[in-house]
Amino acid sequence: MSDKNEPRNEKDRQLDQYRVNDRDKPMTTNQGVKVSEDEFSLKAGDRGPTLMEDFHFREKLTHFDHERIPERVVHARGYAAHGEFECYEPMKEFTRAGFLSEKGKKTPVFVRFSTVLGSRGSADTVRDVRGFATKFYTEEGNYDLVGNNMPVFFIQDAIKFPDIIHAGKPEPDTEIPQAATAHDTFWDFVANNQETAHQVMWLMSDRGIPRSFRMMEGFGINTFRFVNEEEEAFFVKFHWKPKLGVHSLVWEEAQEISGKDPDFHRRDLYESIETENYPEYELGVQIVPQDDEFRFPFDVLDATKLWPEELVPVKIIGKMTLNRNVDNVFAETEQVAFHPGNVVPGIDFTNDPLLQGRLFSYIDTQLIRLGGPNFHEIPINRPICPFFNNQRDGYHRQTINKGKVSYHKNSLWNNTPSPVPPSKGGYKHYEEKVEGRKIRARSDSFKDHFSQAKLFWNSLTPVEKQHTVNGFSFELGKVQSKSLRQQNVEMFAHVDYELARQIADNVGVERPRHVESSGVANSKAISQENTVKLPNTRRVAVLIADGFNSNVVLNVLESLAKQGIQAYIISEKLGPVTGNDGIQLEATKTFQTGPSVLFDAVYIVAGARASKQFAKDALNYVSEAYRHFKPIGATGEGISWLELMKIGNVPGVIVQKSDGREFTNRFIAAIARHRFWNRPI
Ligand code: HDD
Repeated sequence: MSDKNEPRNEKDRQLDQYRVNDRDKPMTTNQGVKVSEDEFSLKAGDRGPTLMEDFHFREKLTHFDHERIPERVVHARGYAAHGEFECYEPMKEFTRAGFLSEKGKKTPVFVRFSTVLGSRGSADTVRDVRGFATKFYTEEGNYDLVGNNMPVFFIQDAIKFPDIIHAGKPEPDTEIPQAATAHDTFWDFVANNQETAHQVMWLMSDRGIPRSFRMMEGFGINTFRFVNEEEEAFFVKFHWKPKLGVHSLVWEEAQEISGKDPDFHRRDLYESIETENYPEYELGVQIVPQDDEFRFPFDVLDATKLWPEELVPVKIIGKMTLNRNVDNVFAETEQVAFHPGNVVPGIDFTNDPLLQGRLFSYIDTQLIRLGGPNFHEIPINRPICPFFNNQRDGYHRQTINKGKVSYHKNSLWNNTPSPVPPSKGGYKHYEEKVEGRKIRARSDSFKDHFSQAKLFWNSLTPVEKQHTVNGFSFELGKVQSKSLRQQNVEMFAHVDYELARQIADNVGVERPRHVESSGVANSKAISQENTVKLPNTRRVAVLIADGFNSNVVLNVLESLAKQGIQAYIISEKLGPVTGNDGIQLEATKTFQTGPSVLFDAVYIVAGARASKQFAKDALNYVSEAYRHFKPIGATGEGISWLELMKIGNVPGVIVQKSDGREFTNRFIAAIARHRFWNRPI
């Protein structure tokens, strides 16, 4: 095990100056005065009133009263980790960004994952877009890649952002529902702002309910610019590709987890890092030369469009590893301030109207959220390179700027701090030629809202399509207004008639009119069926009772562990479970505390002395995992139980026949497959 106290990189060393461990220390006030009593306020007599002069009491209460800050207006619920980015190859041909300039160059990063709509205390596994925000602490300043787990956005112009968020958040007259788009105002917005079609398709699909932050992609969404030393520019889109592939929960499972472990995703991230199963993502870029700006059937500045990987391949240029949990969630995760406008030389903006508006909103929101203009001084937000300028004062200023001069130009300080020419690293905005009349309008090239929504639909497998129909049917099924349900069915008929027809039948409205739609191509990168499938870090519930065959079980557990699979012993009660030869395994979870929805697979062992209650609970447990299409393995007594349930011979149910090794190999392969959709349910 590596020493967790050893600073790993420049950012960690910097944060170390601010870390405090209160353990074993004397208690003091914030003024440093030692406190002699912390249980009783100072009173006039032991039954008398508390006295104003009790400075310890007043300080303690005042601080407590002010502990909360406003949660983020969107992406309030999030979880973060530290890590490192490593560049695979120099990208100098495209960008002068230093952190992408050398093979093997490492840059500290901080990543915050989030849901969009829910409050800070909402559940992790709701159907929603996930935020994927990365702060690179480069030697040339902080670079923030503030993305989501879907490659497109709901709207094309930032002026509509408050509208989409108001429509999606709980309705203002009732504050219902929490962390859900299954309500009238959201679908009213969708039907009346049809640029939403493409992202709504992603949201209703399995992408809206990821299995883990470690198993979802990240996308910068907006089109940025790379600029090289020669001032040549390229359009660029950023991608994060998880090494473990892209995997999702099933909807019923996600809903159950929301109750049984609302912290499922943050716990998964935290535990993976603590057990050194470090999440890894490769950084990919799609690069389009400036001259090709008008080569595509969509506008490269339109955030509701992806660039199909078949048209513009993703070039993998580096890898990010998350390897350290935060020490304090408030100080780091809550106070981190991302901003898509935080760029470094070599990365620039485009005229994407969504991006342009974002450049205003993020700093603005931090001013209210973090209480003033000095949030860049909060440890988690500080760059690792020094920073000097003439900005001064404001709430919570910590830097003690010495001397008289705080203006430019000056002669007293020889005109310093001085601007740096671009040749020496000063940021220079790309000299794009711009002309036009001031006009509130949108280019005609932004007006096709359905071709790519259809591309998405056509790229799904039949099972993924069914999940998407189910997603729509659940969400629209909760919409009270019949007119809204009908409007949405009509709208999505432009994506696919069959999709809209099925939704219509499920939500009690007229089938839509037939709409002829074009653009039936598909993209392999969209379907999760084509993703990486690995058994590593998957969680297996091992259902075990007294009298189990320890020889077999220990062998299976050892083989699973060798593959990085995490097995948890589950029984009726916590504590030791005794095998047929007296060997004991410790049950760390029960059927109640470790329900099947929290695991990727179930291994049913049972045991010769299993109680009736064990049998009842285990059968329920397995049938739930079966219904969620999960791999199920059985050895010993477990096999007869599967036969009892009449599921001994269906896809993804692996039964030990004679050879133990053959069983574990098949079971591990099944675990890697994630789910078995072709199962009779
Ligand atoms: Fe945003 C937060 C991602 C459009 C305004 N956004 C926020 C976060 C993520 C994104 C991941 C959370 C960052 C964190 O963890 O602290 N936002 C996106 C993406 C968008 C997008 C991928 C489209 C491409 N956002 C967008 C628009 C606006 C905003 C169009 C406003 C015009 N976003 C904000 C914000 C937030 C925010 C209000 C709330 C908290 C914060 O900034 O720090 O400024």
